[in-house]
Amino acid sequence: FTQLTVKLNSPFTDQKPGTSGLRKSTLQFEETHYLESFIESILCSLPGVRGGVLVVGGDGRYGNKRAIDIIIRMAAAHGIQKVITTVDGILSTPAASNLIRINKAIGGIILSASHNPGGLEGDFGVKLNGSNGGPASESLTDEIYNYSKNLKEYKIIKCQSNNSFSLGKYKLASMIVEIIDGIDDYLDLMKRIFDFDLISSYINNDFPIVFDALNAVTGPYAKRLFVDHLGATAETVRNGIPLEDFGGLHPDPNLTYAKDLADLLLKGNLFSFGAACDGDGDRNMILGRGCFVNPSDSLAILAANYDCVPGYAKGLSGVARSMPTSSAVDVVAKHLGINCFETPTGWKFFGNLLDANQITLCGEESFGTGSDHVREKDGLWAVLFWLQILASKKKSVSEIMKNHWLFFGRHYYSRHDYESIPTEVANSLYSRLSNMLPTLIDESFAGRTIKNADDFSYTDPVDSSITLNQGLRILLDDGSRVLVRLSGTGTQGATLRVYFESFVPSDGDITQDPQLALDPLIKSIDSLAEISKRTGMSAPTVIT
Ligand code: VG1
Ligand code: CO
Repeated sequence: FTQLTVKLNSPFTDQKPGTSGLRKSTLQFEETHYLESFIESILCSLPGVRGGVLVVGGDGRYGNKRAIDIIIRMAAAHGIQKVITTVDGILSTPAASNLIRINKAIGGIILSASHNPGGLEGDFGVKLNGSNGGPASESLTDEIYNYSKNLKEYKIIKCQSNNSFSLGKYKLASMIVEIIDGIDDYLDLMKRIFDFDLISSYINNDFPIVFDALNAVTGPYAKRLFVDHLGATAETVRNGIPLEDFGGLHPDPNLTYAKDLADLLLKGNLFSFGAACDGDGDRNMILGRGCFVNPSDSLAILAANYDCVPGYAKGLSGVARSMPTSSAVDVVAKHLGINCFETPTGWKFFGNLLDANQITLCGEESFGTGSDHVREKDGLWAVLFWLQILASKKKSVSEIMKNHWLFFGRHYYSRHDYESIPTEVANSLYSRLSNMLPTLIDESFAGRTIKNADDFSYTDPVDSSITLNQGLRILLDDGSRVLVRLSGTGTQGATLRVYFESFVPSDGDITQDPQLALDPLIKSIDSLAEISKRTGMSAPTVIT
């Protein structure tokens, strides 16, 4: 094998990772030297590369195998001792996190643009995880970005490219490439947390379930889990084969992009439970017959019912949620007498709390829930958690939700996304609102008074690092909140996210439609921030 040093005419200056890795159009990643440049910056910044073990895999989208091949050849040129990858390169984000941990790897590279569409017209992405199995910290991704801006060359082994990954082991220069089944270890972990016998007998006795993999990474996992291990029928898993373009689907499990599944549960009566995951398997959407579980409520319900799950029988050390996630879990934490932390958006901010054993469960409003079993959010784990609660309580999803609100009160909650707004429009709307914040305190808003208005900043309780500018908050005197953020995962123009939350105690009206309950907040922020006026959009693209 010859090792090549490829010289660049000029470095790429746009390789700044966002909320979750570097995400660009597929075509951008196809540009000569683009992917290689980012991988070089990673391999020159990540600690322990020489002699270390690296986990590599992805969600199966277009470009997945080509990227794995390039990473393997670059890893060998950088003195990595072993790359662990998987059959067909298929590896979900939570399963990758687990592999990093059990193999004591220095980290992992996950090829995914998560919930963004795939294929030649879609997006591609590269996520880096560290040795704890979690997304790289801001300081490391900043270092990688700075490195990429001055990159002059990259190192790669010259050999035939390889696009077929089947079980086995081979050597490339002095590096070992081990191709394993990416599913077994993950399912073993699930078996250690949940009671598979109980879940199996429940779902096979008049409690039919359906799972939509949206033609993305969870298909093979879900088939082995639900069909082979839990004995459900083969039809339980829909869209179960990972496709390079996800069959044209947008693998974002919400009511808009997973509409077929939502219709099955909300309009039909064939199933008692439905769930879907996103492109890389870290998000989950939970549906019951005739009902949708808001992700913020889902986190609260998992926390309140932790004792149904054998893996958490010893109790929760604490919980955490991202800032825009509703406070439903805070109320549960208070009841349980444990701490609840509020972090910025993005799973990387939970890593330190999990490592320090300060929290056991955590989640985000964006359909992400997880625990200390790995260092990523975990879609199928959340589905199993729900099934375990349902099987233990022998109740329907809607009964579980209603009982929860009757005990804890209800946090009406919604997120409105305005996608593909011209960047200048989004930036000027955002900075105008940001500049207005100090003048808003004590003003009236939606029939209430603004108690505080600021840009969220976070001091990590473990390492005291400070993260500024994490989203605009308007906090009202009755505890209601309206939040505004710009997405850090989109690739087309800008996406504006507006979050609404309002609490009704258990003796209040807990049966309203959230959009109606939140309507005064929705109208007030539209007039204050001039959202429809400035974007020209009369309604959000996605409502959760
Ligand atoms: C979105 C979500 C955030 C999530 C992130 C990555 O980020 O809001 O909660 O952690 O995606 O999820 P943003 O910056 O677009 O709001 V995933 O499934 O893409 O790893
Ligand atoms: Co994802």
